Amino acid sequence: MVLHTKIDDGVLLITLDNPPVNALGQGVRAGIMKALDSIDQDSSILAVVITGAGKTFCGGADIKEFGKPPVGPSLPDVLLRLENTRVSVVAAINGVAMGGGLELALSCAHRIADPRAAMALPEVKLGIIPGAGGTQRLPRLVGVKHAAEMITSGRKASAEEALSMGMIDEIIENDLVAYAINLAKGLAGKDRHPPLSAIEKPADWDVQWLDAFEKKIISKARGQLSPVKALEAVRASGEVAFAEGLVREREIFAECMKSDQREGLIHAFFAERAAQKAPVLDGASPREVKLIGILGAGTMGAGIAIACAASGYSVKLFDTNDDALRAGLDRIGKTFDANVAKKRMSADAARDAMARVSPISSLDELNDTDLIIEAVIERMDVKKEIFQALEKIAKPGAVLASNTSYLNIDEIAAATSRPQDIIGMHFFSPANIMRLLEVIQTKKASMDALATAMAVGKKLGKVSVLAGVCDGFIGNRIFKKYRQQAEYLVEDGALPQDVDRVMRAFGFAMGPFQVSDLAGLDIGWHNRRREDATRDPKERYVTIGDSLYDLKRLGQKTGAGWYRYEEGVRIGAPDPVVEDIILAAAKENDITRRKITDDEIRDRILFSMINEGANILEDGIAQRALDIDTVFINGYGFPAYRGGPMFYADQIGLEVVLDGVRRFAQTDDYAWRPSALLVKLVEDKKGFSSQ
Ligand code: T1G
Repeated sequence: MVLHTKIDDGVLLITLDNPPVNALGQGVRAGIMKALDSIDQDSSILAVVITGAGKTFCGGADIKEFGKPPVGPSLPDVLLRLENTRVSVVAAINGVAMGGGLELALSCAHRIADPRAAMALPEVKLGIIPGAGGTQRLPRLVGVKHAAEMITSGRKASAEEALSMGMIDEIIENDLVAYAINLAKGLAGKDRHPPLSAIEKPADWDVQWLDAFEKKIISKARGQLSPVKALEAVRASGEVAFAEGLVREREIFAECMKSDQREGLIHAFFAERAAQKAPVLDGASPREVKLIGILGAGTMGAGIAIACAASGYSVKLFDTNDDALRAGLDRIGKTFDANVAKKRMSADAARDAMARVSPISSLDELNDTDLIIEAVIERMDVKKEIFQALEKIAKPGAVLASNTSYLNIDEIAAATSRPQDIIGMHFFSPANIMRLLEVIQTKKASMDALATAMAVGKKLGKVSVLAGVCDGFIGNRIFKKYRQQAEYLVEDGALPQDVDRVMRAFGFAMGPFQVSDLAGLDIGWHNRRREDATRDPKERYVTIGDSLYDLKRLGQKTGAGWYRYEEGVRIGAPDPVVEDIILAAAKENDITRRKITDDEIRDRILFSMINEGANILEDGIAQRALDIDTVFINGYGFPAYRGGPMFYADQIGLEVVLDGVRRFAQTDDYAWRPSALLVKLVEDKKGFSSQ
């Protein structure tokens, strides 16, 4: 049963019960229709309450049905009938009401919610738009401005915010359903509240505001269609009658449903969830973690401490240097204060989180922690010493994790006598903001230790991806390849602003040179120095980054890097000094610069990522192609509507990628050695999705 009904003293209680999120699959839609039939047939029913079983009211349409032939009844039809039934209907919103779930609530006459409930029309995040009246009813309920912002962003509103904008009528602290039944009894026999469809147009209708708002979302969408299409549907709520507005909404919905972007975003949605269920960890049981030790109170250590404390963990923070420890605590306190100021967390929550962070002055005090995360200087000798000390202090079963971004954790584990407890947890800076967490599987790590890190990652609100040990794991190993191609392109004839423009047009928030200026050119310089001893002489080496470093042009933090930054301006301007350095480097390497087309820029950047991604799959560093997609969408700004580098490759066809790799290999056969897996998949006429 995906839906239960019960009549209590004239009130029909409908409970959606379709785990895990009460999605409005065909069975649920048919069940609601059947309940509506009973209202028509049974005059003893005087009012209705709809609620959800478990912690969710309703997670919306069943995304697993997308792309399949539709099976009736359709959700718009169900909701239209619900809205016009002869009795009053109360939505008792016991948890998240997302997408069709919120549209269901909007079709009810009254909406009351649990304080922890959240509401959203997140369809644009799936590449579509609300398709069951949300773009027509919500503007009539809360006004076109609130509705346009909610619908084009897809963001959640808390119960408190929903109440303040009029989306719900009341917040009920205790026993929501009992309250709803009593409310419904009070409505029995009285004139029904007029449905939202009876309102001619949104009260705050304002075309000028909509026009200005449209410009903003077009630039923010960076090529994603759904936010712009959603606003087009919202406009109908003030331009045509409700019924016509529903027709328009449905047409736009159908158009988006057919788009590549919907496929990319749905892939990203399911990939993110599948990545956190690494098959190799099936059957493993995470150890209980309540107290986390963090070594190093620098930027990363403090960021990790903030993420852990804000998620409810108690934290012991250690640093060998008292000043660094004090500075770290200060950074943590300031971040919580800023979160309160930005209404990201309440003052109480910030105070409680801060209280969960305890500075310690001796490593021995880590003897009661369940997980220890090391975030100190990237030096192998230092890390080995630390883990040799930790293995004696940490209690049996404690998981010991290094936050290193590239060092060989197998080597660290081999220096200890408890390698089964030693793994990597690679956070991305700022660790309290960036969602991606790479959990690194060392050769001897126990599955329970890895499962523990994945579970902690989930509780931190991270997107955790399992990766194997290699230089750069999944993300940085691929990132290095596309950075190299970006610099090759610039030496061959493009300019930094050309490469960045093309990659922004593809959907990245920033191009590779803007990213380098933001992160700091010193990071790349130190990585190149680290690789000097082992670099293959056949590898093409570009000196431009070194020349900029030597001129102390480290990026935004020094006012100049690949671009020049005027005082207080964050968008860099092309700098003739950089162009001169580029021209000199090309001359030095006997390169005759040439016009590089946008297509060549895009393909060399993307195909270098895809080819390295194939190598990573072949080396077993990533479990599946979807893990690589998840890493790049959540850690490197790859546009989610493209689905990630490997999904994008499948969409354009692996034979297209392989042809490109072979074409580029004519001028650089070292950089463009085709991955054996890529060659095999093309021969077998398969895609990465088969991996
Ligand atoms: N349909 C099908 N499966 C869903 C689903 C959905 N709507 N939402 C979640 N799941 C699966 C998910 O894949 C996972 O499966 C499990 O449920 C737990 O999810 C007409 C057309 C609701 C806030 O965009 O945001 O309505 O991995 O790990 O952290 O206009 O799920 O266990 O096999 O995320 O507690 C709009 C998407 C649909 C909501 C719960 N709705 N879901 O978070 O659990 S389009 C959404 C979420 C629509 C209408 C349009 C979250 C959640 P598995 P989870 P969670």
